[in-house]
Amino acid sequence: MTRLSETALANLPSSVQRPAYNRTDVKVGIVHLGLGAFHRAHQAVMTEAVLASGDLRWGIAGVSLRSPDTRDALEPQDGLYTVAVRGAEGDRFEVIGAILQSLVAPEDPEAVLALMAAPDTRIVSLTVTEKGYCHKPATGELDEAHPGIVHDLAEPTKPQTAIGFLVEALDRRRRAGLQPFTVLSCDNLPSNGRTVAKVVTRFAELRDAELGAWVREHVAFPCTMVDRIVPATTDADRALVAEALGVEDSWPVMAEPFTQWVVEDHFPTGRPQWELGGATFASEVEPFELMKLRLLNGSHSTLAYLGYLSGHETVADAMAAPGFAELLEAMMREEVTPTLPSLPGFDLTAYRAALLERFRNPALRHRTWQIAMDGSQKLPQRLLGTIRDRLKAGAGFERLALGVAAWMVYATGHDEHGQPIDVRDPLAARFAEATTDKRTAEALVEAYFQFPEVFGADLTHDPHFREEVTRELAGLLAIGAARTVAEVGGH
Ligand code: CS2
Repeated sequence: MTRLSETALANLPSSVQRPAYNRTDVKVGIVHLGLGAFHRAHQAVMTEAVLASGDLRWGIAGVSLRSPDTRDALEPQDGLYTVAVRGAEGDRFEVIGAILQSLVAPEDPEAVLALMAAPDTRIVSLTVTEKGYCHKPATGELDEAHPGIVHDLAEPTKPQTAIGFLVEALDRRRRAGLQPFTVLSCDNLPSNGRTVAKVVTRFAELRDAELGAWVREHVAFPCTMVDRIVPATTDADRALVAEALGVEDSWPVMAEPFTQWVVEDHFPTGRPQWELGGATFASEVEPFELMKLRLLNGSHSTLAYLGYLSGHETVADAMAAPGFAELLEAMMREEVTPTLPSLPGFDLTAYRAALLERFRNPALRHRTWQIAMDGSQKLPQRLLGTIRDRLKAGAGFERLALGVAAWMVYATGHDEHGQPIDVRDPLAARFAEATTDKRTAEALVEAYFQFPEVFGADLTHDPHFREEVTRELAGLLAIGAARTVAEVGGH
């Protein structure tokens, strides 16, 4: 079968959307770090709408910080790829042309830095996942002992981390008398703009006090709330796309129909009109971020751990099993919503109902294992912050505690039947070691409380939190996840 490419575009079925502009006229205005499926189904799609409007200043150069896989897939396709939008009503296919170049940072860090320091580059955006910020998840401070950070401080011109790249490129712009780029975090972190500002500024200060002061004074770090469910692509997905397009795309991305991007409108050196792709700009984004992290991602993680332990491969499978939907609905309504700041004019009841519908989407095969990844980096903003607020208010949080307890079982690396779990987490080895031979809920909770970088000094010393999590964990150990969920969910 022919491969997707510029020349193949003309022969695609007419229902397939494709670039409606001349790609050779587009200039790179955005360098994006973390060229994963999420970026390709979210920001790149919104940028496509800007290019289609005739504003050709905002092409994307995508950078993978580790693996060459995406570049290897996209390069033979002239950077083109398909977004398969999969809803309960059927599929829609869009070929996206916004990514003009793909680079692999470890192969040529200098090429990446040169692009970031180029005068036309006005935005450097990031989807590097939670752990890519090299911060301490409980506090948001730069982890100065992080091996990548230690390396990048010792060899600033050959960075390995996103933080090292940002600071070296900003320094080059400063020295060249150029305006800085705007740093746009698109990861699921609380106050993502402030978080990246904090780590970047600290890193810059550690390199050089003057550079630190310049970053603090001149660089903009708007906050964003990003949302679209984008499961990892499988071979079955590739086959589906080939069938629909009549050409082979070696790395299409799968996405739900829903997409949302709320961006703080603070771009001193200009920005694309992403409204054209459906983004909304606001003066304050943090309340939206908190809402999304606590309701969507908090539910997602709870469902991922309990679902995996109950033997469900996908989110939709778990949602169809007894108790899951009821558990999440009650958790969101009773335990999470009261902790959220007010969002005037926003219908939270409808938002929660829509989330449950999105999780039920039968066309998306979103693996619980995928969402379960990197729990140590996700729990603080998805569940633990909410629990802190509930503790302060003297209010109950048993379902949130059940989510944490399910993670505690998962992160031991063995499921209820003693079967090994492939735990992907920067702290996986330490969790496995700390929990070996710990059989009781008390002993396990004690072992996890030795990780203040996850729980913070406050929660590890909070008797009420300990008691509640221990109780939920004891229940899980006694009757297993599936029965627990069915019971809590009222079945
Ligand atoms: C998920 C998110 O993998 C995960 O941790 O919770 O990727 C989720 O699908 C997105 O944040 C939805 O916007």
